[in-house]
Amino acid sequence: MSEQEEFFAGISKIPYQPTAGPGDVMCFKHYNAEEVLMGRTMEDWLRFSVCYWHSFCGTGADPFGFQTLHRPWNKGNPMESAKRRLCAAFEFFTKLGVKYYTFHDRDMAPEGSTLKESNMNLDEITDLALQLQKQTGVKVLWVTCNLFAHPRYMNGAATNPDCHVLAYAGAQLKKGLDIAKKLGAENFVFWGGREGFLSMHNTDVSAELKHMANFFKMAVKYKEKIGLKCQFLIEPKPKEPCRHQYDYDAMSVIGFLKHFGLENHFKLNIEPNHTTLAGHSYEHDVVMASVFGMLGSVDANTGSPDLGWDTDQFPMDIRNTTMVMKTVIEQGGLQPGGLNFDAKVRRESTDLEDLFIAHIGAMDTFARGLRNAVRIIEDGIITDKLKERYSSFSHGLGQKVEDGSATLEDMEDYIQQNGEPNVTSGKQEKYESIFNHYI
Ligand code: XUL
Ligand code: CO
Repeated sequence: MSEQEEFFAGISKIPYQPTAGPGDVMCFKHYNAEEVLMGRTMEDWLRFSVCYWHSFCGTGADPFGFQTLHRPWNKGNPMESAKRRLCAAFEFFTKLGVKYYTFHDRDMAPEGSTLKESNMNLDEITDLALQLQKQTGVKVLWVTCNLFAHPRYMNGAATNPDCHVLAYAGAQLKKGLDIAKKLGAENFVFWGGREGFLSMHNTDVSAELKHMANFFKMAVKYKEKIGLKCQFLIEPKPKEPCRHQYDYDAMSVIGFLKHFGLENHFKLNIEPNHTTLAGHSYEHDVVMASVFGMLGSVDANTGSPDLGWDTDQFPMDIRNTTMVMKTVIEQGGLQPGGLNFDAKVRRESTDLEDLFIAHIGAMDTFARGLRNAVRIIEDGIITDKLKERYSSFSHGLGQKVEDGSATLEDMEDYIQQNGEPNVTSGKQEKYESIFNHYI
């Protein structure tokens, strides 16, 4: 294998061409990395990241059909393929102009027949990853351990009824944290793929939740021991593969973390396709996590409103990205998190250039969202209206409610003096019309 081998021949660094026409899809028309908006470059606001598993390991197979995506890097034995894949990925990151990537331990290097062998594979491939990171300046947004695909985890990892399986997950996680340190990962994600249940009859929910919390506590302890400086993130998802997953949505995870005293050690990685699976609107969990100071990162993708599963499509809806970016700006950015494209090209999108087109389209969609959100915030019309809507809390009794000093006796006195409140319009359509002005 030659590190110089070019996998995306004929494609050079993707340029910013704001005047390009509708048919030009191999350039950015909105994402201008160096442009400064509200005191920060677009690159810093957006912190884009490419995910390894979909974009470089995805085969296009689905439960009804075989592989459709045949990638040139899959050649030779599994370790040779892993190295070629990594070189292809870094060529892609560089040509696309994205500074971060994310991966699972098992998509970076193949699992061996023992833990020792798996760890050796991971050591060897991550040596190359470190070298490519140094050469290109591309960094790891987050690492995660795949604690859901191997058959040993079919009844759960941290929530498995057999402690022997939990121990395997712990051993795998220990290595994952070492790898995060080695590669300078800025975050570490826990997605509980099999942490949930299919039937309540065979499940001790209380025990499983406690085991999961204790598993996280072991992770926190080991992180501190090795001096790993990264943000831990939990990624909520309500269902699929389990019928019910413990990390159902943002509020369930926040409740879990607070219940077990873990809230200072974790934030959330919100994936909007998971949010909509939970029956919420696209931006719901981004907003809820942010309100609680727990929004750490975003798996920037989308589902199909007419499909009830996790389709992991590239986000192409400007309204949605505007809502997300408004929240991101209002909380002062996502750093050390980012916008990770946990998204896959459709199994029918079989050309190599489709990988570029998908990422460029999604990056431009978020860039437009960012530009729109900046205009909304700088114009301040919605903010002013909102301030006015809640203005009764800025003085008198309202202020006492605001600071927590009001009593029910105060409420009674107030009503005895002031009687029935006025009817006030909520003006929803007015807000919606103003919002649409910016889209
Ligand atoms: C699964 C999912 C995962 C996590 C990382 O739906 O989103 O890829 O992001 O394990
Ligand atoms: Co995800």
